Amino acid sequence: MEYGFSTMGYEIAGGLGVKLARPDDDVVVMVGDGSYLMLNSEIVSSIMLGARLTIVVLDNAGYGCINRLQMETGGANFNNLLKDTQHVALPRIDFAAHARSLGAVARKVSSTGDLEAALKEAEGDAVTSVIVIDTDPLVTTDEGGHWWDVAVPEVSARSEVNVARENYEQARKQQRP
Ligand SMILES: Cc1ncc(C[n+]2csc(CCOP(=O)(O)OP(=O)(O)O)c2C)c(N)n1
Ligand SMILES: [Mg+2]
Repeated sequence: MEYGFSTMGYEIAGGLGVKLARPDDDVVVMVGDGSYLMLNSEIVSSIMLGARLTIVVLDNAGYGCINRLQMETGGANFNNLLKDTQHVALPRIDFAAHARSLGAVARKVSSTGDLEAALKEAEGDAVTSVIVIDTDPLVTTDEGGHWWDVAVPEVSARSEVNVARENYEQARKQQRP
């Protein structure tokens, strides 16, 4: 996953590195559509090297986590989801077809149950396999339990920002020096 050092595009290349270092292990890469578009070409390397990866692409048509961060800090949807960007046409990217064109086996699934089944099936694939699932960009979970220190403006005409600032100041009190 990206979030070790928050470097988009690292996921597939990073997974390939793990697989080369630990060839007997199954390596699963989890990557967003935005990050996949930034760097997916190591799929080709993985196939050339016979270094099989399982890659799960979460397609929410944009930069979902940054959009959620934007909302969380009092902002409004802006320039993160494809639909909110400047465009004359919205792409309908077929990530499974793209992965197949690079030589991978690819599956598109439509539920978490199917995702589980596809992960099992992928274990039997001879080459790198890519599993694509559509996800909701606006919903998050509290599972991580983390807090991210992203400063919110102290002064704003937007009430959403004022509320977010209040929450920010409360949350900062829990931070250890
Ligand atoms: C090279 C790079 N550019 C920008 C960022 C800031 N950033 C972090 S996550 C993210 C969006 C990720 O989008 P996607 O891969 O589709 O995952 P999603 O959050 O939608 O699941 C951005 C722009 C980054 N971490 N690395
Ligand atoms: Mg995304």
